[in-house]
Amino acid sequence: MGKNLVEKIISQHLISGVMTPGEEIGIRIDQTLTQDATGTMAYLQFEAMNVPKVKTELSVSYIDHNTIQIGFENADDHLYLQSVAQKYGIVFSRAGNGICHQVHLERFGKPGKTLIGSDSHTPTCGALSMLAIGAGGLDVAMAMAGSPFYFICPKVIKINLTGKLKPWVSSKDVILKVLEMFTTKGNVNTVFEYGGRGVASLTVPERATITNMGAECGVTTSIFPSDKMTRLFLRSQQRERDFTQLEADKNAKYDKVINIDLSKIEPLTAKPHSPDNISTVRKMKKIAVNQVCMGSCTNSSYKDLVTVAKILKGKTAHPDVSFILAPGSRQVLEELANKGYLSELIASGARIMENACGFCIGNSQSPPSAAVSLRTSNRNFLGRSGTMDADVYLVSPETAAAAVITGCFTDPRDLKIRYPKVVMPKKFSIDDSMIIWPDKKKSADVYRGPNIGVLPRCPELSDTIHGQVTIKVGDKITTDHIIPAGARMKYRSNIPKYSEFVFENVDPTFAKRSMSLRRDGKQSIIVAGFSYGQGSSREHAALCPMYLGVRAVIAKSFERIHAANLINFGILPLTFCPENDYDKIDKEDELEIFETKRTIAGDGKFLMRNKTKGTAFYVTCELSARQKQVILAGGALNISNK
Ligand code: MIC
Ligand code: SF4
Repeated sequence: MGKNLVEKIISQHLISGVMTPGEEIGIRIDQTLTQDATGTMAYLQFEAMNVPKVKTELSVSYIDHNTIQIGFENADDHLYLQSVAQKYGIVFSRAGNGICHQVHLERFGKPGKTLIGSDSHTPTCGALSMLAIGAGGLDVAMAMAGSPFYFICPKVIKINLTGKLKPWVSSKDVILKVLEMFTTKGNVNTVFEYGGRGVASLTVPERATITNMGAECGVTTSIFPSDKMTRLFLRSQQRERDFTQLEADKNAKYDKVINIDLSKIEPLTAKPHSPDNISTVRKMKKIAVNQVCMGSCTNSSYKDLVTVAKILKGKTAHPDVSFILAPGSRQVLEELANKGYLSELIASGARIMENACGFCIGNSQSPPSAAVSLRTSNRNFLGRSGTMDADVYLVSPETAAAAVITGCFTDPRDLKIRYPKVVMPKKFSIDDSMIIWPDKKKSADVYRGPNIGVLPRCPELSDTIHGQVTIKVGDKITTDHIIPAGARMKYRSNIPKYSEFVFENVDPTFAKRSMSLRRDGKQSIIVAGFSYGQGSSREHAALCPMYLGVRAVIAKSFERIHAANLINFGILPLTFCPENDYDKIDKEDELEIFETKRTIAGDGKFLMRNKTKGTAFYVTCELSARQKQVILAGGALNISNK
C-alpha cells in the first residue's frame, strides 16, 4: 500500500512504537527551535540533563518574543540564551533577525526532516514539507539531549485543493476557511496534509500562512508536498542543495479527504474572540476600525508586505486608524528597503515596528479601550492584545490594507483598484550576519543574571490526592487564560514570580488562594470543560500551577501540547467520564482520590469522591506506558536525571 507524506516522514524517523493512529510513537528529531520566552526554561532543563553538546543535526535558539526590554530581565535572558547556545553547540539568531518561524523557513528548514519547537506555531515549516511539531520546552530539551520525541501517531486528513485563488483572496482566507470547517475543537492527534492540483499555485510563504494557523485547529501539524515551488523558494534563499522532492504515493490512504476549491473562497475574517468565529468580510457591517496591525509569523512575508505596499501606494492611513507594521524577518525588511517598498509604506503612515513578535503577543501596541483592531496574526483570544475590552478580528493583509484606507471594515474587492501582482524575488539578498554559529574557541561560561530563577522540582506523585477545586472554568480555556503573556512575559525565567499571575484575567484571587493552600500542605485541583489548554505551547501553563500546588486537572478534553506539558510536570490530566459529571462539581468542593499509583499503573480509572457534596464520580487518566512512568516519578525531569 502507498504511503501518505506524513507516513513517509514518520517511518523514516520511527524509533519506538508502531505507526498506528492513536498509538504513542517516538521519532528521531533532526532539528529543534526555541524562542526566548520558552527558551530559558527549555535550556535550564537541558542544562540539568548534563549532556555536553546537543545531539541534533541542528538546534537554533531565536530571540524574537521579548524584545521590548523594559527593565533588565529580558536583556539578561538574551545573554543567558546566547551563552548557553555557545556552550552547547546551538545556533543563535539574535534579536533583530526576525520571528523564529519566518527565519527558520528562510534559512534552515529542509524537506523531509523532523523539527520540534517550543512554540505552537512550529508547524509553519510544514510549508517546506517538514514534519514540524510544537512542543513544551522540556520535550525540546530532551530532543536536544538525543531522546526521541513521543506523541500520538496521528490520523491524516487530506485537504485536497483545487482551482486558483481569485484576486483579493489570499492564503489567510484559505486557512480561515479551514478553521470554519474544522473549528478549534476536537482535532487533536490529527495532521492536515495538503495536496491536489491547487497546491502548485501557492508559493512557500503562502503555504506557510496555512500551516502556521493549522495550530489554531489544534492539529499536531500541517504539511505540504515538496515540489517545484519548494525548489524555487530554496533557490531564492540560495539553498537549492537542501531541496528534495517529496509527495504522497498515488495510492496513499487517508482517514478522510476534504475538498476545497480555492476559486470559491472569499475574503474572510475571524471575529472576536476565537480564530474559528468566521464570517465573510462582505457580511461584516462597516464597523469603524481603530487599529490595523500587519505582521506576526502568519502574514509578514515579502509577498504579504509588498502586496500591502502596492495597495497603499500614494495613499495615507485613514486619520482614525493607527497602522502598525512589523516585518517577519530582517531579510524581509531589507528586501522591502532595497526595493523601495519600505519608503512607500512609511509614506502611507505605517508605524514600522521591530521585526519580532511584538503586537501579536500583546507586549506592545495594545489598542485603546473598546477598540476594533484588525490583525493579520493568528490569535484573537480575549485580552491577548493587552486590552481586555478590545475586539480583535483576524484578517488577510489585503483586508487589513483596505481598512487602513477606508477606516472601516471593507471587502478589499470594493476598493476599485487593480489587484497588485507581486513577483517573488528570484534571489533574496542573503545576510546571515545576525546568526551566530557556536565557536569552539570561544568561552563556554554561562551568563546568569538575577532574572534566571531556579528550576522548580515536582514532587513525586502522592498516593492520595486530596484537593480543593480552586477554579472551575468552561470550554476552550487557552494557555493565555491560564498564564498571560504580554506585560507579564518578562518573568518567564522566574517561576515563583510568574506564578503570581496564574489565571490573572479569569480569577485574580486564584494564585493567592492556591499558594496559601500549598503553604498549609494542601493540594489544588482545576476543573475545566472542552479543549483545555488551547493555543500557546508555553509549559509555564503547567509549571506555574504545579508550583502553586495544583496536582490534577479534570477536564472534558485536553489539547495535545498542554496535556503533554501537564504530564511532564507531574500534574494528572483527568477526563470526566461521562462528560456531564462536570456539572456536579463547584468551586471550593473538596475532592479526593486514593491509590493513585496503583490505578495509574493499572487501567487509569479513578472513583473521585466529592467530600463536600457526599457524591462520587468516575474520571479517567489515559496514559501510555512511558507517560505512566513520568507521572509516577513526578515529571519527566525526575526521570531524565536519574
Ligand atoms: C504565542 O503565540 O502564544 C506564543 C507566545 O508564541 C507561544 C509561546 C509562548 O507562550 O512563549 C506559542 O504559540 O507557543
Ligand atoms: Fe510570535 Fe505571534 Fe507567532 Fe507566537 S504567534 S510566534 S507571538 S508572532
